[in-house]
Amino acid sequence: MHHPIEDYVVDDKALDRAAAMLRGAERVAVLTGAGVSAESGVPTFRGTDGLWEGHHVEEVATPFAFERDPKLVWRFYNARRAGLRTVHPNPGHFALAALENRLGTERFALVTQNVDGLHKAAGSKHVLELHGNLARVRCTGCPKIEDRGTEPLDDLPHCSACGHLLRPDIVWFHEALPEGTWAAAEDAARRCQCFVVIGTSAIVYPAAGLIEVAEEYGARIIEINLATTDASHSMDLGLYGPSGQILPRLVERLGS
Ligand code: BV8
Repeated sequence: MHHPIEDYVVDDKALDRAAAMLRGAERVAVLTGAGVSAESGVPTFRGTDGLWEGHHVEEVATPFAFERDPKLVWRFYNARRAGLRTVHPNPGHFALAALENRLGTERFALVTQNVDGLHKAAGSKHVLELHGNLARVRCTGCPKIEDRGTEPLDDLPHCSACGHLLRPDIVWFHEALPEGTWAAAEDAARRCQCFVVIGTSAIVYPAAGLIEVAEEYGARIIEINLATTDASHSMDLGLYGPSGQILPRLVERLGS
């Protein structure tokens, strides 16, 4: 388990080094994971014991689980959708929106593994959602995709157009990521000179593979996390503390 958040101190020298890497980059790409939403109250996947009603997420978030017990899978997603009603972006999300504003979407790409929609809620305009979004549902029988926000859905919701069962518009384990989004994310990792990895355990692929792509193409890599991760060996610099506190200080250091 992590230390209490107040235990973390990120010194100004490290922040100055990170700010210099960002300033020296023509293009910046950011990869976020569940940790960037932790201070908004959204539970991370592996921070607890990664269990939900005694099930590992990797067991519930799969097409096989949906096939076998769609009610259980919908209960999992409806609970998370309901949870979104009371969460809001934190200063880390707003800092990333400010960074996009400052650099412009030509020079800045935000890639997220998160499905909570908080980057867009904080004002980020161009967000590459690798794993889908909790607000969207899609039909298993026709091409209909709808944004249903956080409204309560039936235990087994059906399509208003064709009557087939709806599913969350989420990429489950063992499912391919949306092609166009993945291609854009890979392109961003290749073309950036500074790659910032925030709040991810870097366990889930292919998302975590973007770090290796950025490294291979010569980007400087910064990790912002509460603790070191499987990808820490790839990092040029690690800022260890809560991203909701570090990101505003980092963006502020870029000056006006
Ligand atoms: C694919 C949607 C192939 C679900 C998610 C065996 C068989 C098949 C595939 C595999 C296999 N073994 C491995 C794989 C690949 C598999 C995989 O990677 N598994 C893992 C478990 C090893 N990947 C897949 O299955 C992918 N698809 O391979 O398909 C294919 C190809 C072509 C054609 C057909 C098939 C699909 C992966 C996508 C799965 N879906 N999300 C849902 O959300 O309900 S992944 C899920 O994990 C979330 O998106 C989450 O974001 C993501 C990654 O987790 P993290 O974001 O990193 O969160 P975590 O809790 O782990 O870490 C949080 C971090 O934050 C920690 O480091 C913590 O220290 C830090 N933190 C906490 N608080 C703070 C903080 N940091 C800063 N500040 C704080 N305050």
